[in-house]
Amino acid sequence: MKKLFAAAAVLLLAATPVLAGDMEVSGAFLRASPKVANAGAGFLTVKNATGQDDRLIGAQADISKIVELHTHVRDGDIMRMRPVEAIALPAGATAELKPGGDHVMFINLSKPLEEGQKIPVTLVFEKAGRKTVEMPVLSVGAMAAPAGAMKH
Ligand SMILES: [Cu+2]
Repeated sequence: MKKLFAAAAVLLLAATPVLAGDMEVSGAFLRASPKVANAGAGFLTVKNATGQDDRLIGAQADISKIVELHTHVRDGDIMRMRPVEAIALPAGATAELKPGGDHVMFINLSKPLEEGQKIPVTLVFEKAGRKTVEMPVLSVGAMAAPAGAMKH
């Protein structure tokens, strides 16, 4: 019984995340930023299953010249976005880039983001290297990728 359960768990794990080498990326989506004109924000969950400490140090996409890693910091009553050099990903850790927290910022979009588009975004890890994921564009107010959005 225990074995059966373990086998089922492995199957489930294999079906859920998009495997990008040993960096497991899931739930990725992009939306136009309601706060900053001409910009978009990308969100995703990444689990470091490489067995070694790593950091997400950047991202690239051909939708904008500038792509930065951002976080939100509290400034009195307002949450402000601030660029960060890297997002830590110790071995085994999961980093959640989500609305109100860390995100990938696309600045000076070459074209407006349209709901339904799928944008290839290359994530750059210090050690694991580059991983390209497809980010579906969701509505401006989207707070999470709909269940099944990453199924393929
Ligand atoms: Cu930002």
